[in-house]
Amino acid sequence: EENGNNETSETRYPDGTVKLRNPHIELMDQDILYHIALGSESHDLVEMFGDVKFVCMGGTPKRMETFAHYIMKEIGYKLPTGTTLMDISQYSYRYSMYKVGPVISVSHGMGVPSIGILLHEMIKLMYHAKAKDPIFFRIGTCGGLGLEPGTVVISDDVVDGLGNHYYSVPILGKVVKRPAKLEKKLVRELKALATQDDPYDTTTGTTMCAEDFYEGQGRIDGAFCDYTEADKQDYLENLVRQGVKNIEMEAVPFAALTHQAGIKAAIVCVTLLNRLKGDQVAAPKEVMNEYQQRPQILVARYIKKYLQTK
Ligand code: R2B
Ligand code: URA
Repeated sequence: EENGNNETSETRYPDGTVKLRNPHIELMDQDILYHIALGSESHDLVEMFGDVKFVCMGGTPKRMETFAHYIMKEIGYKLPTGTTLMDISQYSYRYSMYKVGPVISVSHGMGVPSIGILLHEMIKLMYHAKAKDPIFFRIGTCGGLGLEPGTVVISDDVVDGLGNHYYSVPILGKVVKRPAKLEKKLVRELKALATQDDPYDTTTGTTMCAEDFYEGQGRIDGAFCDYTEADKQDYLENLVRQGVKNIEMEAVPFAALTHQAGIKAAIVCVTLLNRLKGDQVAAPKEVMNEYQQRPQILVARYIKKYLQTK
């Protein structure tokens, strides 16, 4: 059954704050956001996070720390004298989170369950903090299909490994389907921020969210493989025909849970390799680091533009 297909305006309060679609939360004495090491009673979440406008997520703690420093420079934010950027969630030993003015930079780990847990807690954090109209971005890496490595892909649609446009979650012994939808307007706005001067392409297309890096993405270099190189090639070429531009591991829950919460969200990933030509991620570290800055640069342009016009 379909669940939670609501338009953004109905899922937020008139002042832009996030509505929680869970009646149990307000009845609780406190809400412990266990995996980000914060709580609604132990911390003044309104004071700490009430000004948040952007929540940027990416896989690794290091990349999100780098992004926090980069966005600080880009928006000209100065930390209070004598303070340094701190990992707010360090004692969770799960995710790393940084806050730079109106921007949160947080790691989500790898795969659907990991980003799913973080999304529950970040959406609740926005609710407790009374943050107004927050926008969520995923800035990530992926495998490309027929694209030059280093290409930036803005997802305009997402599918799972079976081609479904929804997030299937087993809940109380039944599969619940949550529509995985992205804001087309935000996709266009982001695409418009790519420039002729960028020494790489920025494109839009469907992103496939796999449950695994190896067999789940049709690789033949995992610990197991029961299909042929030709089977793999057929599969990947069929994905291309269906408009799939890239493969990663978090797009479906990211699109579905932000949509259900009425939160605007976008996914911007850089391709580390062309999957039509191989499976191994073999680019040198320096090349890889430069690639990984590309989605950050695009999202930083959006954030800067947004903050300048407010
Ligand atoms: C991209 O990179 C990771 C796998 O290497 C995964 O988190 C993803 O979506
Ligand atoms: N991340 C993925 O999930 N797949 C790739 O091929 C590269 C990065």
